[in-house]
Parts: sequence; structure tokens; C-alpha cells
Amino acid sequence: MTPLLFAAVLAATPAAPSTTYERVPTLPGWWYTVRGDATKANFTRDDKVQLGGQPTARIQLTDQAGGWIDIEQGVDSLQFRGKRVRFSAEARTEEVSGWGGLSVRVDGPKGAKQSENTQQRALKGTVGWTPLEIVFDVAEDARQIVFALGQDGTGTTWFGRVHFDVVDRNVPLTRVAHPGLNNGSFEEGSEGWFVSGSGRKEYVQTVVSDVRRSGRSALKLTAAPEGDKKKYGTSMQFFDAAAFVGKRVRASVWVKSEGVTGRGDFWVRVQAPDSPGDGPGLGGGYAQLDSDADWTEYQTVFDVAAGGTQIDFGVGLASPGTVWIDDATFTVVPNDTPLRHGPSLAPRNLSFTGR
Ligand SMILES: [Ca+2]
Repeated sequence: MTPLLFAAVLAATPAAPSTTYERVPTLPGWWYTVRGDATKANFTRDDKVQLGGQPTARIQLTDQAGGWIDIEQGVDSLQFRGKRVRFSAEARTEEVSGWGGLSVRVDGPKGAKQSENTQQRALKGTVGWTPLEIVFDVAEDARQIVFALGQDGTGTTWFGRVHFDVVDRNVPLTRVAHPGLNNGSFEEGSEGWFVSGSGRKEYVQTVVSDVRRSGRSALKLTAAPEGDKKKYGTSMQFFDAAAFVGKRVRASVWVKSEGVTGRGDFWVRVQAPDSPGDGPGLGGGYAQLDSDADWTEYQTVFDVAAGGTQIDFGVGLASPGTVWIDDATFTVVPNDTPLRHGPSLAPRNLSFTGR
């Protein structure tokens, strides 16, 4: 029993421990779980399904509420700072409706700094033992690294031969560098998108097909059943700013909102290497979301400042309610395109009737 270190993990990842975090009693030691929307998730050590002569971890979900469920650990980054790390495991799936795989998040002083998963090698349906890995560099100001074995959707996934090691710089990174916004249509599932912000554990993002603006799917963001809706959580991604520096850009996203009585926003921010995770960076754009609206385009037009190296792009909530997100784009526009900083070109709701 090591309650102090577990408490440290919780302190570093703000959450309501009684609702969103649970130890996994059948996986002794450090594994804990975040269930999101799913209440019928089953996590256990499987002594019958072995790999390399050792038991495996099994994640099973029958609850259609679905979403991402995982077992995870947080480690202090002290011995990993400035180093290249490989998180690897072998996984096997049975009738998985979404995908099974690995996920890693590195937290800095101001929250999540980077995040990566193996969705591009997603194990879907029924697949035999398959090696998976995430190779990533840990920043010098990293605080902790959270690594997870998880599953999106219903079905069963087993994990074995789990390793977490420092590797040589010659080992290539697994992250695919995206020169621009990736998977803005959510047709590739949630690839590229993750939940960040101080309330990242209070909200759940799920790829859905029942509500969408185009194609087959959209992203749904809503508070976890007992999530603290005063905290801010945002579905976001970041990408390389190099192709956009010194240019005028339009960032656009389509959002359908329902019952967003608190804060809901679309935000884009240009970051320099030393920009804190929760600061203004080098500017960007911002638009407040409607509380209840059918599919609406929110957009902002701004100039990407010199010195920018990364662009963050997100839709977030500090609110009850739900937003669905689809058709996000980020494009260079001519320099004479008027700058735009908000969603509405005219004052609204002056009669207090909501219109
Ligand atoms: Ca779509």
C-alpha cells in the first residue's frame, strides 16, 4: 500500500477521486482506472490468457455508453526528463467495436503537454496478439507521465508484455507530425484529439455517429456523470505552426450545442516553445458557443505571430450540457481577409428571449 504516491498522482491530475478514479483491486499495485461514461466496465487480471508465461490484464465492456476506458499509471518524470521513452505492450482484442490500444500523456507545470495513442494502428474487431508501441520525448519541464492500456467502445482487450523504458535517440518517434489540423471531420475516430484542461478528467469525448454534420461521425464532449462542471475541459489537438507563421488563417469549426448553461468556447492559440500551457501564448482566436443551437459554424480569422511553433485548437466546456463537434478546419487565407474574433457579427438576444 502506497497511499502517499497515489495521492500525489491524484494531486497532479485534478479529479474527484471518489467518482472518476478507482484502484483496480484485481491488478495489484499502481493500476487505477478512469471509466468515463461507462459503468459496466470490467478490469481484471486474467490468469488463463497468458503471454510470455505471465498473466495478462483484461478490459471488458458491455455498456453501450462506451467511450474510452482504461487502466493507467502515473509516474514522476524525474528520471525521464529530456529522454526518449518507449511504452510498449502486446494486445489482443475480441469483438471490439471501437479500438484497443495504448495511450500516453505527459503533464507539465500547467497541465497536459503532449499526448499520443496507438489509434493509427487501432486493433478493431477480433485481432490476435499484436505488438504496439509509443516512442516519445519527455520535455525538461515534464512533471509526470501517465500511460494507459485502454479500449474505446464495447468488447474485450487483453494486454501483456508491458514495458516502459528509456531508449536510444536512434529509435524513431512514433508520433506522426502533422503540418496542419488532422482529422477535423472525425472520420478517423478521435485520432489526434484529446481532452485537456484542468478539468480534463471531468469530461468525456466520444466519437458518435448518431449526431454528425457530415460523413459518418462527429465528436461529442460532455461532462462525466459526476464530473465537476465548474472545471474546464477541452477537446483539442495541436499541430506544427511552421506552415502558418506570418500568414493570415481562418480557424473554423461546426458545433451543435445543448444545455450549455456555463462556459462553452472555441479557441485557437499560437504557442512559442516557452509558452505556458494555460496562458495566452502569442494570441489566436476565440468564440463563445451558443448554449443551445443546431449545427453552427464558429470561426476566427487571425495572423499567426512570428515565433510561433505550435498551434492549439479546441472546443471546451466548463458547463453541464453537451457539444457535438464536426468539420474543423484551419486554412491560410488571403492577407486582405477581414480579421474576425467572435462568432456573431451582430449583437444578439437584446430582448432576453434567447434570440
Ligand atoms: Ca464528420
